[in-house]
Amino acid sequence: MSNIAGRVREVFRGDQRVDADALIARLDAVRRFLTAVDGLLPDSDLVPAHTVVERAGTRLALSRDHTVVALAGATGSGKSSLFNALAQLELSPVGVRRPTTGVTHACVWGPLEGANHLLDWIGVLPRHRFVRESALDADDETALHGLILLDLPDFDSVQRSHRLEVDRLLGLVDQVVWVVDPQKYADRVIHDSYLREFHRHREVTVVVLNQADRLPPAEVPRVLDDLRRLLDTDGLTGVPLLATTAIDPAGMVGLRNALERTVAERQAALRRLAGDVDTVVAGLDELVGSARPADGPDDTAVKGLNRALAGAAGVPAVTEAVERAYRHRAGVATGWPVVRGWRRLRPDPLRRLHLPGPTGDQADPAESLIAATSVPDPTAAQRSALGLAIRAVADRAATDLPAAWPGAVTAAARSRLGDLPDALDRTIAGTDLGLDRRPLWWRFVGGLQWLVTLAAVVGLGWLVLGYALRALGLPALDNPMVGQVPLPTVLLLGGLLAGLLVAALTRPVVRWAARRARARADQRLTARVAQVGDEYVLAPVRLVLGSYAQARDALRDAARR
Ligand SMILES: Nc1nc2c(ncn2[C@@H]2O[C@H](COP(=O)(O)OP(=O)(O)OP(=O)(O)O)[C@@H](O)[C@H]2O)c(=O)[nH]1
Ligand SMILES: [Mg+2]
Repeated sequence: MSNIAGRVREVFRGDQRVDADALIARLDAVRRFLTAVDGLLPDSDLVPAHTVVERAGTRLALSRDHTVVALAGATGSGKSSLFNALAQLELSPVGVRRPTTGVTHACVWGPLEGANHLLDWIGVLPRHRFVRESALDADDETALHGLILLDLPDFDSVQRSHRLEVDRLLGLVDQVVWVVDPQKYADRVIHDSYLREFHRHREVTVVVLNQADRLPPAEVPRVLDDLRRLLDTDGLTGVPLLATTAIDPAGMVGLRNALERTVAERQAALRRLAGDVDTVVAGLDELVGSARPADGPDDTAVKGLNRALAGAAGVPAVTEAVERAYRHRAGVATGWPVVRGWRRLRPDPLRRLHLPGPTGDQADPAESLIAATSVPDPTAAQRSALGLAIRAVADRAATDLPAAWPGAVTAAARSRLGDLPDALDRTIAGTDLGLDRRPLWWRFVGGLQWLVTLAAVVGLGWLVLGYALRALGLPALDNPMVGQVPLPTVLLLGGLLAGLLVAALTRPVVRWAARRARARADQRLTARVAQVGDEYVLAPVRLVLGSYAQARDALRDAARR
C-alpha cells in the first residue's frame, strides 16, 4: 500500500520565495491605485482590491510563524478522516451521515496562544480548536510546529451555510489541500467553481486523491493521470498531486511531508497574499490597460471649447459694444462742440450692458466684479455648441483610455458646468476692455474743435456787434481785412468750415481706431474666457487624466513580482 499511498506525482512547488517587503510594497501599490481611482471607477469593480488590501493588512499583522492550511472538498471525500489521521486524534467526527462536518475544526501544532488571534480572525470557535501537543510524541511533531490545520465543511453541501462558510474561509487561509476521492474527483463543481478560481494560487494549492486504498493498485496511476489532466485544464499545472489513504498511516506520509515543508518555509501566507494581489491586478488590468495617458485635452478641442465659451459668454456682443462705445466716446471727445452735448445724452453702449462706462462714470470696481452684466444670455444654439465642445474635449482626452474611463473624463469635464455661466459673466465684468484711458489725440482734436468754434463765435460776435453799432447809428468798427474778406467773416466761416473739416477728417480715424479697440477687447476677453474654461473644464479633466496615470503606474508596481 505504501508504495501507492503518499505517492508524490509532482515535486512540491513553491521554491520561489516571496519577499515580505516586496509584498508590502505591492499592497501599497494597490492602495495607491485605489486612492487614485476613488470616485472615478465604479465601486463594485474595486471590491476585490479593497478586500485584499484589508485582509492582507490583517494577516500580515497576525502571526507569521503560523501557517493556516485548510482541508477542503466534497462531502465524504475524507477531510475529517485526514484531519484526524494527521492529528492522530479523533478530533473531528467522521460519519456515514452526510454531510458530517458542519462547523470548521482547527488543530494547532505547538502552543495555542500564538495561534489564537489568527483563529479569532479566521472565525473558528474556541470550542472547535484543539492543540496537538503531547509529551509522548513531541519530537515527532516538532516538524509540524506552527501548523494550523482546518477541517472545513463540504462545499457541495445541501446546507447552504456550509458553502458560505467554506467560501469565507478559502479567502482567509494560507494554503488549501483539496481532497477528492476516486468516485467524485472529476465532479464539475470542484473544478468549475473552485479549482479553476484558484489558478493564481498554484503555489499554495495541493490536491490529494484520498481513499486511494479503494482503487486496485494498478488503477491509481491512471486515475492520477486523469486528475492531472483535469488540473491542467483548470490552470493548475504543476500543483502537487498526492494519493492518500486516511485509514493507513503509511498512506499519509506524502501529505505529511508536504505539510512539514510548508510549515518550515513559512512562505504560504506570503505566497497566498501574493496570489491574491496577482488575482486583483489581473482583474483590474482591463480597467486600466496599458494606454499612455495624454497630458491633457488636445489643442484643436481646446480651441473649439474656447470659441464655444466665448459665444456663450456673449463676447461678440461685448466686442461689438466696445466698437460702438469707442465711436460714441470719441465722438463726445472730438466732435463739434455744438453737438457734443446732444451726443452726451445718448447712452453709452457699454453702460447698457452694465459694463464699465466712460471714465469717471464707472461703477465701483468691486461691485462690477460681483454684479452680473446685462450681456444677453446664451441662445439655445450657443448652449448646445458649448455642450458639444465640452464633450469633444472629454472625448479627445479619453481617446486612448480603457472603457471604464471616458465616462469619468466626461463627468469631470461637465462637473462644473453649473458654475460656468456665473464665472463667465464675472470674467466679462472684470475684464479691462481697454477703453478707460482717453487717447491723447482725442484731447488734441477736441481742443482744436474748441479753438475753431471759439474763432467762429468770436467772428459771429464781432459781426453782430458791427451790425448793432450800425443799427444804432454809432461809429462802425474798423474791420481788419484778410485779402478781400473782413476778418470777422473769415473767423466765422473759417471756424465753421474748419470744424466741419476736422470732424470729417476725424471720422475715418475714429472708425479705424474703434475696430482696433474691438480687436483688442476681443483678444483680452477671449484670453480671460479661456482661463475660465481652463479652470472649470480642463482642470477637472487633467485631474482625471492624472489619476489615470497614477492608477496605471500603481497597478504596474502592484503587478511586479
Ligand atoms: N477506505 C477509506 N475510507 C475513508 C478514507 N477516508 C475517509 N474514509 C471514509 O469516508 C467516509 C467519509 O469520511 P469523512 O472524513 O467524514 O469525510 P468528510 O470529507 O469529512 O465529509 P463531510 O464532513 O461530510 O464533508 C467515512 O466513512 C470515512 O471512514 C480512506 O482513505 N479510505
Ligand atoms: Mg467532515
